[in-house]
Amino acid sequence: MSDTANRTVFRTCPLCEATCGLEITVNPQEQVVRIRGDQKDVFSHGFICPKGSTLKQLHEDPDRLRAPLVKRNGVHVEVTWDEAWREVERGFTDVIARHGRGALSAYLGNPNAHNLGPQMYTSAMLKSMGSRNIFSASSVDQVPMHVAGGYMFGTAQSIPVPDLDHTDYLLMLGANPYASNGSLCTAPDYPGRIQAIRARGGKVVVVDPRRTKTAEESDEWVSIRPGTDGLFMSALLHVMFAEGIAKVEPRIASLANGLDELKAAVAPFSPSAVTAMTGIPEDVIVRIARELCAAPTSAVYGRIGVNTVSFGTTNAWLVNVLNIVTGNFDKRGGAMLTTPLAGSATTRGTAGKGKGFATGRGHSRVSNKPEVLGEYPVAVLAEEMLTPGENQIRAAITVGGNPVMSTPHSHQLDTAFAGLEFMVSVDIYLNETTRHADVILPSPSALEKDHYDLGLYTYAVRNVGNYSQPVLKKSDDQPDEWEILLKLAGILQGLGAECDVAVIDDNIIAAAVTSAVANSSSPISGRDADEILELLSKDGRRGTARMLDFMLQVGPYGAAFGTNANGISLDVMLANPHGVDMGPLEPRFPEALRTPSGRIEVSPPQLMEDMKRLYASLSTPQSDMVLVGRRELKSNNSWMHNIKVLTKGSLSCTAHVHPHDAQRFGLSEGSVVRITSRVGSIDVPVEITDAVRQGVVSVPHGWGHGVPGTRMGVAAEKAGVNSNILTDDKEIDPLSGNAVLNAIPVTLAAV
Ligand SMILES: Nc1nc2c(c(=O)[nH]1)N[C@H]1C(S)=C(S)[C@@H](COP(=O)(O)OP(=O)(O)OC[C@H]3O[C@@H](n4cnc5c(=O)[nH]c(N)nc54)[C@H](O)[C@@H]3O)O[C@H]1N2
Ligand SMILES: Nc1nc2c(c(=O)[nH]1)N[C@H]1C(S)=C(S)[C@@H](COP(=O)(O)OP(=O)(O)OC[C@H]3O[C@@H](n4cnc5c(=O)[nH]c(N)nc54)[C@H](O)[C@@H]3O)O[C@H]1N2
Ligand code: SF4
Ligand SMILES: [Mo]
Repeated sequence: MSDTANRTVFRTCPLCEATCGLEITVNPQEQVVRIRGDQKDVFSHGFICPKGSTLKQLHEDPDRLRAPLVKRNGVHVEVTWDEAWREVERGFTDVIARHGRGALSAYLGNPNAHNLGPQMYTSAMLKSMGSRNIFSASSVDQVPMHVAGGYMFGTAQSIPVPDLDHTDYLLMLGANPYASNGSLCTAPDYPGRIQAIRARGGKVVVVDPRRTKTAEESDEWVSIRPGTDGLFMSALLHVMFAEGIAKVEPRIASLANGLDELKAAVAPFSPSAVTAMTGIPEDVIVRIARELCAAPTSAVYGRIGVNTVSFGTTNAWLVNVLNIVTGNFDKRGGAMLTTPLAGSATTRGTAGKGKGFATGRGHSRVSNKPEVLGEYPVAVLAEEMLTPGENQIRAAITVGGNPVMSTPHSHQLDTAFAGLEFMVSVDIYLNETTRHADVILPSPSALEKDHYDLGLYTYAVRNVGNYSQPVLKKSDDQPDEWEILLKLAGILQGLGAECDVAVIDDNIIAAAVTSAVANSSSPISGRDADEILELLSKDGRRGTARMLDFMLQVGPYGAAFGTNANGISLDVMLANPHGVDMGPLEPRFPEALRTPSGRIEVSPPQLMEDMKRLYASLSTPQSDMVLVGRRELKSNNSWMHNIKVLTKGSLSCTAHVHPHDAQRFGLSEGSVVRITSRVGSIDVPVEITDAVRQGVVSVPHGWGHGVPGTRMGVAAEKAGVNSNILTDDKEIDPLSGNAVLNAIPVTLAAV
């Protein structure tokens, strides 16, 4: 190639869970000239949404941080990396000396699930911190899915996904993939896959309090009262048992404990018992139950709208249970477990049996909430910072998170961050959360990092993998994101600001290899650790690339360092820049089970107990108005509002109100409504629409920019308001600790 020619490279988009392949054209000046969908990507086949091409604008955004910032006299100033590390060391050393390690905390945000460095190395940082105060965006998101899957099948990663490409009937609750592009069901061009179900004569039914774009593009919209999906799903099960149409597959029935308990638990939830509370007519409930069982194959899928509510875990469990009872569990066209190329908890250890899943190794200090997945609910983060006593949180690390925008009772958390003695953020913007940090350590831009969707491929609708090398070279002094995390680990271990990240990295891979060769269920059991380490470190490979090679080689399709000639390794990935496709999902039970019983626990005691609470909710008085959220295609949680091409036009932070409610509260189009909850109040412009159910007001999350001390010029122009000022930190799903972000009782008043 002459040096006047453009070059073309391929990279997976890291912005949402769809993992679309991008074709990126770079000119000789090393500028991105074009980004479009990679037609040859084995999974996305050229599909791309309006956000994908904005990796260019994101990279070029002048507000994106390119040097570390340190707060001096209340103002963030640029410093060298050496200076920043010294500041980090000083800050942590002081806090630990004054209060001990129990005063340290960390919050990990959503982009960690989309970035290879954090996926591999935050654990080292957290371990070095030596504190149990670990929080993440999981507890404002999907932790109920991990808990339900964990109890039933044995690992937190045992989350079945709907087999979109083969199903004949999809029942979707609380998900809007036309806007979100899907979640815990990685499927590029989710909309196209939905239309394919319809094109092959199948049916798609959407349960949502809003008539979303997904609902509009489906066969049927079922309008539900927010927070009542557990009642609806229990009634579906009731009908299936009562009418004798339940048809658990003999193979699954022979592996299942607790089917009789399940039948008894759903018995009280007849359609007539739940119709008033759910707002769904009895005949609709009966018909959908029959359709789910009669379809050649069917899949039930639930996401944010059913996870971020009071019955989040029970809902996640009911989704799994429905797929079992309709006879579609672990079956093509039903709900299945992925076999990811880099392995997961469901592919490691002894096939068919395991330690199982438990919560409650430790409890939060102030309100005694159980640990889940090594974390406490982020809803209690503020009280842990604000309540005096031993182990009160005095210092925080945030990595790729904006909890001031994205977690409940935001005002309180904002105040709590402001009162910390020391705070470090690994982030690319000076935003609502990082403005509180004493030191901000910028990660490189997405185009400067390598990429592999370790987490998201665990929940994909095909068994695929795709590795991307960095598109652009980062500046010489800019550390990679994994190096930032390992440096933090070293400093937290007491090794000092000068510690050698390369040594820490070498130790981590050596420990992983040593443990694998000593493990009888590993494909490299009994091999020589030094030989493996040598093979891994060829061409000077280290960090994320070396660790990924290791994971792929010992994964379910792995080359195992020469044992499996056609097996997967990083070299195979590099030779296939459009990805590697190992085919559709295959049945995996009983092999995938990791419960102590070696059986599917259909009726875990924790869930049986919560069914009593669900029944009691039938007679709980309901608020006249409740708040729900919504996502829009051109937005991405709180952090992409600084990209002009995305925020221009109609994208905005408004309250959707039904015409009848608008009339009741004296609201007109464009007027301002004051929405008030137990914990706060916001003023939002009104959009009147019958796409939202009566009694429901919808405000998107992630807005409320332009606060003092932030540096996001474009976002500040169209600031919006933060809907999490309204969500209540005292309302959590008791089984998972997940925050309640939907079905919030509110009152409305014209301003
Ligand atoms: N009311 C309401 N609240 C919600 C939700 C809802 O539906 N309703 N949804 C919840 C859900 S599902 C989620 S996942 C959470 C998200 O919660 P968070 O993860 O806390 O919030 P984000 O807005 O995703 O913030 C991401 C942060 O990462 C930074 N960032 C972006 N790219 C990178 C990178 O490559 N490296 C690093 N180090 N930083 C980066 C951004 O600048 C930003 O500060 O919000 C939750 N909050
Ligand atoms: N464009 C865009 N894409 C994104 C994101 C984004 O912010 N913007 N965020 C990413 C993240 S972090 C995630 S986790 C995924 C989430 O992906 P999805 O789960 O698809 O999330 P939403 O689009 O918020 O859809 C949730 C739906 O639940 C409905 N709902 C609210 N309450 C209830 C209820 O009680 N019952 C029922 N049945 N429905 C209810 C809402 O009206 C909404 O339509 O999206 C990811 N993709
Ligand atoms: S759908 Fe998601 S992964 Fe695909 S281009 Fe859009 S943001 Fe990127
Ligand atoms: Mo999320």
